[in-house]
Amino acid sequence: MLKLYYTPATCSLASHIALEEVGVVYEAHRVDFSKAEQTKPEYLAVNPKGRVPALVTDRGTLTETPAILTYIAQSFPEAELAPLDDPFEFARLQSFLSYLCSTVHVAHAHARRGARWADDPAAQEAMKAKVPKNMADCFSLIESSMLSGPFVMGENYTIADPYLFTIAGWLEADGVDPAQFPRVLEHRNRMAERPAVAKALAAPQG
Ligand SMILES: N[C@@H](CCC(=O)N[C@@H](CS)C(=O)NCC(=O)O)C(=O)O
Repeated sequence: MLKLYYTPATCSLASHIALEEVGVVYEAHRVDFSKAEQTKPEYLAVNPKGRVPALVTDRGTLTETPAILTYIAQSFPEAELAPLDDPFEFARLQSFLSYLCSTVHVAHAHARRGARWADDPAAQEAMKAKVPKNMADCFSLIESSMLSGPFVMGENYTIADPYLFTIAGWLEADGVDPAQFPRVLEHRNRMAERPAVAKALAAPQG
């Protein structure tokens, strides 16, 4: 059985929602950041990166949100969570996932994980101060040219949607008013109504 290692309010929510969307039976294991469980040997044996999400499959463990989302979409093609038969559209989807993973998520991480990039507390504060502007710049681009509407890829719901929903949920905490991005906000509100989203959010949080 698939096992998802997740932590509430993190990027693992995207994979959690995707598992709910395809309707597979899976186990969800919460990794408690307040106890630094992601750094403990038990979890490092699952994911030596010390991060969530990790998806344990019968062929081994997958990490990195775009890889996990794509694995779910390809493993459950009947759920139609990706344009699997269209190389251009599939590449466009990968482009969106990559942007969230390698640019937007990294911009967000500078607020809380600045110690990854600098030891100097002043440098860490300076990085933190840039987060609202960097996140707003990323979401301006998503709003104006990347979110096709009503879903990320257009008419069809894909794995890009739970990923956007997850990261758009961080805007307020990153000091960005989401009202500046009405299309993103509308997407976020519509996503919140999906049963799969409600189920993923109902997983133990504390
Ligand atoms: N590139 C990875 C990033 C994973 C990641 O950084 N996850 C964060 C939560 S959003 C985490 O586990 N942080 C724990 C830590 O930094 O100690 C992905 O997209 O899955």
